[in-house]
Amino acid sequence: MLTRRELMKRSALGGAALMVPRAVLTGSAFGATSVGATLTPYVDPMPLLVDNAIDATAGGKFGVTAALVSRKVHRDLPATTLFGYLRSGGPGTVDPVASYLGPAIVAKTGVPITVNYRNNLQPDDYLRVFTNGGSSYLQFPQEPEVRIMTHLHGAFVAGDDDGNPYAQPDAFRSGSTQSVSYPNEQPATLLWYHDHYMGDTRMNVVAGLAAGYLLRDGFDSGTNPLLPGPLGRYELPIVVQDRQFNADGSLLYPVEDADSNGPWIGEYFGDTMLVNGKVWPDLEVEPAVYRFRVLNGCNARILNLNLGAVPMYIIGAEGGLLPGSPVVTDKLLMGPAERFDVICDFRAFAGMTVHLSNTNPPAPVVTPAPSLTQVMRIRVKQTASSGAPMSIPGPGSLPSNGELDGLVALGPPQLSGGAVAGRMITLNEVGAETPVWRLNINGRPFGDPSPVVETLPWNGVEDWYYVNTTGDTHPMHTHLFTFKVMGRYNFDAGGYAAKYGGANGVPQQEISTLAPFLKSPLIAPPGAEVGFKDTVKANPGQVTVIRARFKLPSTALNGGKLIKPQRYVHHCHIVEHEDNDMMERFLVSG
Ligand SMILES: [Cu+2]
Repeated sequence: MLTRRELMKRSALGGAALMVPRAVLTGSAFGATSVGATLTPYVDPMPLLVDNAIDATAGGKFGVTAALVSRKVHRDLPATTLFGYLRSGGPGTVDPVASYLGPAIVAKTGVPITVNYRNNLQPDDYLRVFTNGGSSYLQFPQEPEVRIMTHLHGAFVAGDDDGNPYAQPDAFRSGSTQSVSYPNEQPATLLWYHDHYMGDTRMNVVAGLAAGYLLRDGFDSGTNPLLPGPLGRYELPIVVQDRQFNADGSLLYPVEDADSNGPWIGEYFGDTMLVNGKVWPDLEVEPAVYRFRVLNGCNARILNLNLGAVPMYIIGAEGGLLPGSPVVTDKLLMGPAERFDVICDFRAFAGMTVHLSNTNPPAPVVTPAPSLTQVMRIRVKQTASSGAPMSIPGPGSLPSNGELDGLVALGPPQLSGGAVAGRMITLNEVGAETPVWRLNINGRPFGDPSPVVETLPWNGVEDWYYVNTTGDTHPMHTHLFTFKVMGRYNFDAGGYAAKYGGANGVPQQEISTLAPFLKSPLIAPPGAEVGFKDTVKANPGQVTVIRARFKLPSTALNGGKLIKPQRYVHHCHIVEHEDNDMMERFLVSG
C-alpha cells in the first residue's frame, strides 16, 4: 500500500525549469518569482475580521462553504485566487469582505451548535490557485479533485465531529457536506478551523482554508470590563501567516525537484507576512488598552513577535485564560497553531508609531526559516475615545483553574514510574536532504499498513515524553485534549538514537530508558506556558513532557457510557510535516 505521500511523489509532473531546489527553499532566497521584496509595506488597513463573523452564541445550525475566492492581499498586487470558507446562503460565492480568511464563528460555552461544511471546490481548482505565474506545475492525476476535511483546532469534540484522518480517512469530496456537532463543553478561548485532509493539508491551508472560532463563557463574556472589548474595536484577532506571491498576484508555493523530494518541500516559508489576510498591514489604535487574540497561522514558521516598547501581558493561550495572573512579556514565541491572548498597553504612546515585528526564535528553538522581520505598523492616535479600556487585569484577577491544579498535584514526572503513567512519543526524520526524506512518530509512518494506534484510557492521566531526535523544533498538537506543559529535559539525542534507533528512527521505548541520556534536571516551562495548551514546541536536544487527562465530551457518550471508542490523531503542526507522516492515531476507550 502506497502512502499518500508516495502517491503524490509518483504523480508529480512539471517542467524542471519551474522546480525550485531545496537549497533555495531553506536558504535566504525564495522561489524565483516571489515579489515580496518589491511590495511597499503598511499601505493596507488590517482587516478586523468581524464584518462577516457568525454569531452562534445562541446555538443553532450554521453553514460554511469552501469555494474558490478572489481577494486583494496587497494594494499593488492583482487579486489572488484562493480557497475560502464562505458563509453559506450569502449572495453568490464571494462574501464582500477584505480578507480571504473565513467567517469567524463566535460561540458560547455550554451552548452546542451544528456546522455544515460544504465542499464546493471543483476538480481543477488546485490548478487555478497554484499556477506559478501562469504555468501549471502541480497536477494530481491520481485524484483530480479537491477533497477537504475541516478540523476545529483545540475543540473538545467526539472523534466523528473532529475532522481527522483516522476517523474519516476519505475526507469530503466536491459536492459533499461534513456535518459536525460542537458541544462547546470547554472554557472560553480562541480556537480555529482549518483543513485537515491527510496529504493535501499543506495545499488546502496555504490556499486559504482557515478561520477563527471564538468561544465565550461566563467570565470571558465579551462584556466583562476586566477584559478589553468590544470585539473588533479594542479586542482584535491577529492572524499571522507568511506567504509568497507571483507578480500576477497568484500564490507561490515552490516545489522541489522530482529527483530529490519533488513535489514535496520540507517546510513552506514566505517572504511576506500577512495579518488577517493583508500583506504587512497598517492598524490605527487609540492610546488605550487592547486585547490581541494572536494566532500563528503559518504553515511552518515559528514566530517570535514583539511590539517594541509597548507593554504586553499574556492572559491566555490555547486552552483558555492563564490561571490567576497575567504574565508580563516582551516576546510572543509561537509555533504554528499556537495562540496567545495578550493585553497590549498603548496608553503611553499617543501620537507615536510602533511596529509589530518578528525576530528569529532563540535557542533551544531551532528552525530553518529565513528571517522575516516586518509584520505590521501600528499608529497610535493622539486621544482615546471616552469609555476606551484603560486598565490592565491585575495579579490574581484571572480565574483559578482547578483541573490544572489537580494535574500539578499529582507531582513531578517520574521516569522510573510513579503516580502518573508515562508514554514516549519519538519524533524522527529519516533520509534528510535525500529523495527518501520522510518523517514519522515512534518509528512508524502514518501510512503504515499496520499503523500505530495509541490506546488511551478514558479519564486516565498520562505524562507524554516527546523525544525529539531531529534537528528542528516541532510544534506538537494533540486533538481532543489540552495539556499542562510539565517541563523539558536537555538530553543526548545522538547517543539515544545510536542506542535505540533503526532504519525508521527511534521506535517507542520505555520511559526509563531516557534516564542515562538526560543532561539536566526537569526545566520548568516559561510563564507563557503555565496554562492549558494544545500545541507545544518540542525542541531538538530536549525531551518535552506534557500531562493530560483524557476526558470525553457528552457527544461521545450515551447514558454516561462510551458510544464507541473515539478516534483522533496527534501530530506536528508544521503542515508539511503532518502531510509527510509526522502524525499518529490514538483511540480513547473505556
Ligand atoms: Cu514537525
